[in-house]
This record gives sequence, structure tokens and C-alpha cells, in this order.
Amino acid sequence: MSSSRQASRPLDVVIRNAVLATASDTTPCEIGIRDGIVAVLGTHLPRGRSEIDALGRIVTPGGVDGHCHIDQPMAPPVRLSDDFESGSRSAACGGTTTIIPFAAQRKGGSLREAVDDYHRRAAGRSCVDYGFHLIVSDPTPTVLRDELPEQIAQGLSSFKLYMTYDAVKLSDHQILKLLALARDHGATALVHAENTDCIAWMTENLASAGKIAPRYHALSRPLLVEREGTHRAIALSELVDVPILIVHVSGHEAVEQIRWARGKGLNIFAETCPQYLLLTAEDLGVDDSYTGARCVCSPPPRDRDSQEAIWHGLADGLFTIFSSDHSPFNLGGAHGKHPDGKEVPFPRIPNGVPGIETRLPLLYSEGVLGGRITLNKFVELTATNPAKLYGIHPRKGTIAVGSDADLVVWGTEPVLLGNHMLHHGADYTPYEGMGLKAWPVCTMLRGEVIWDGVTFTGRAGAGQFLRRGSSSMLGTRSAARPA
Ligand code: DUC
Ligand code: ZN
Ligand code: ZN
Repeated sequence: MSSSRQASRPLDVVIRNAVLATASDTTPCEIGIRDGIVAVLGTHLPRGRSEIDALGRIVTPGGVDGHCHIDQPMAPPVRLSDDFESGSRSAACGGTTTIIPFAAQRKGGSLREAVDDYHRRAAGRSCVDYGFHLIVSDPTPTVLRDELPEQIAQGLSSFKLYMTYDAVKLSDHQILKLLALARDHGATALVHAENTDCIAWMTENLASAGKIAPRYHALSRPLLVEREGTHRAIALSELVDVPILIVHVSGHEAVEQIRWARGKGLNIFAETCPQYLLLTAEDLGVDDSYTGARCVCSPPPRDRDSQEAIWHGLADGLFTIFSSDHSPFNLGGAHGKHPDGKEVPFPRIPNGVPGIETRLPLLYSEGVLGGRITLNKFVELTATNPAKLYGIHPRKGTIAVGSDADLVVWGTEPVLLGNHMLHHGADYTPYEGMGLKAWPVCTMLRGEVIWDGVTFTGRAGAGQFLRRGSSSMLGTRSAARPA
């Protein structure tokens, strides 16, 4: 159809009385949507087939959660409590319209089988659009020569590398090879930066002294474990001359390492998550009770000083993205925080907390309405930068003519957070009882309302797989390197 006939077709949806917030601007505006795409932004738009009155509320781009674990295979009896349907539904009800979970290679397995399996898990189930990162745990010559370049070309343009966890950890030598591949193929490398031998030694010492309660998880991974991993990851990135993303930064010492690297002109991206703003090591327990298992995640939550350092990093541009690291396990039953129905020593407690639905409301409430970050910084961290970093901008992550009409309308009525309100498969939230100042009253995916503030109105299978290109943030060489 010619563009003039297209323009004369009525708009499918017009949103009036909106205050549109992007990463750069906040503007009163009307939004016209046609065929799931933002067709026009302006004032005095003609009537659409359907009309939404935003009542002067803020409208932001749908959130992009660049780090979440959904239906990722685990060693029995442990199992994540979200599949693609429940995890993506939960995302939608919290204002997230794009998710990027992980297709994880088994040691001894191929990338192809991991990706095929993950497509089967997502197909027909996801309620929001989705891409996959890879987890590379076994970089064999075939993986390096054929499989990984092939997957990058198929739109899995990012992969995670682990410095710890026996099932997935890599040596520095393996990491170097993978970083060189990321550089040569325009992929984004995510690094889980913790020193595995320090953790093993601390864990042995604690366990042999009978210190096995959940709270010792935090003691087994002190700040320096993350600081050393972060410093090493930065050095490896510098050697190869490729940007990396340090994921789930938790401690002020790791923050200092990233500041130091940035000061040298190195292209180091950084991610943090709600648990490092709102939880502390005390949430893992102040005595030997098992209730703290609910907040066991890695890296562990820290203390008030680290929380402050993370808040500053969000406000001043140190952090590139804000993700959930949603990794939901049930408290009840035999597959989650009580494997086989038992209380287990801390090294066997499944790591992770749920948070895909609470990510945006927590940051909007505590950050924007708490006066710690601007509304535009909120959009940048939660939607625009993850879309740019992972090669789906400007289709995702912004509100502009030609972008997918993925939108969130924000309500600012007080909300008392409870797990009964949430739509994930987990039987708890670490933020139970917290008073929030905001929650989405409407989430739209490509022009369709999928959450109306009360009811999930989306559909399993409506989510589309996103073949992602290279990051638009990778272009600049590190200033510290010779041209
Ligand atoms: N740590 C991770 O590295 N991934 C999932 C959850 C967690 O706590
Ligand atoms: Zn990790
Ligand atoms: Zn994770």
C-alpha cells in the first residue's frame, strides 16, 4: 500500500492526554497506533477505531528485561517455578513487553540442541516478545568455529560467560577466546564476575565449622570475591579490546572497579537489579533460621553502603541497564528452596529471587518518585539501553514513529505489595508488605492491551521471537586503546 493511502487509513488506537516519557524527553502528547506500530505522535489526532484516555498519566516504552531465567533446565530435583507462559504474563502485568532469557548449553552438549529445546519451550507460550541470550559452558573448537557464529547470525547476538558455578564456569583462557569471538562477530558478552576458588575455599571453611544456614551464603561471597572477578573481567576485556557487560553488580567494591575502568576510557557496561537496592545480607537471616533461603541469590545482597553506591551508579550513568535477574523458585514443595522438601546447607540452596513483575514498579516508586533518578533515566535504564545493548532498538525500547507500540501507562495510587497480586509461578516475593507509589494501569504489546491494571488480557503465544542484530552500543572502541 502506498504511504499516502496508509496515512489515510484510520488509526487503530489513539491514546489521548498522555505525558510521553522517553530516555530524552517528557512531553504532553497523543499517540496514534496503526498495525501495532506507533504511526503518529502529535496533537489533535483524528479519531481512532478505539480511544484510550490516559488522564494525564505518564506513558513510557514497554520495559525490556535483558536478564531473566525462565524455564531454564536445572539439575533435578530443582526446577524454576516459571515457564514461558507464567513468566511472560508476570512480565506484562509489571509493564515489561520484551524479555531476554537464556538458552543454556549443557557441558558436552551443542548450542544448537540448547537453542532448539528453548524454542520449543517458548513457542506458543510467551505472552510478550522475546529473544534468547546464550550461555556458553563448553566452548569446543566446533562451538567456536561453527556453532556460535551460526547462532549469532540467527539473532542470538549475546552470550553469558560464567566465572563460577561448576556446571557452567569457564577458565580465563576460554573466556579470552569467547571475547575475541564476540569482538569479531559483533556479539555482546555478559560476564558473571565472581572468583570461584575464593567461594569454594570460603564455603569449605564455613561448612567445616558447621556454618551451613542460609545467612552464611553471604559470608561465603564477600565483596572482594565480586571485586576480583570484576577487575579480572575488565582486564580480559581490555586485552581483547572488546566491550563487555558486567551483570548483576551488587557491591560498592565492584562499582569502584567499573568506575576505574571507565576512567581509563574502557568500554565496560554494567547492570544491576532490584535486589541490590532493596535487600541486604540481613534478609538472608540474622540467626540460623532457614527463612532467609528465600533471598539467597548470587552475588548476595550486601549492606546499606553498597545500596547507596548502586543508587549513585544508577543516577550518574555508571549503570547501563537495570534488569530483574528473575530466577524464581518456590518455598513450598520439593523443587525450589527446599530441594526434595528439605532444608539444605546453603551451598545447595537454589540461587535466585523472583522479580520480573516488580522490577519496573520498584524502580519507578523508589527511584523516580523517591527522587533518586529522573523519569528519563528510568526509561533509559529499563527499556532504551537494554534495547540498544541487545540489538532491538528502535523497534523496542522507545516511543517513536515506526517503533512497536509497546507502552506502559503509569498509575500512582499507593499499592501494598503482596504475592497474591503477582502473576508469576513463585509462591513468594522478597518484597512482601512493601508500600509502593506506582504500578502500571495499562500495558500494551504492539498496540494490544495485555494488562488493564486489574486483569491480564494478553494471550499465550502472542509473543514473537526477536532475531536480534548487533548492539548499537558496541560501535566505539575503548578510548584507552590505540586506534
Ligand atoms: N545468580 C545467577 O547468577 N543467576 C541466577 C540467579 C542468581 O542468583
Ligand atoms: Zn549470573
Ligand atoms: Zn542471572
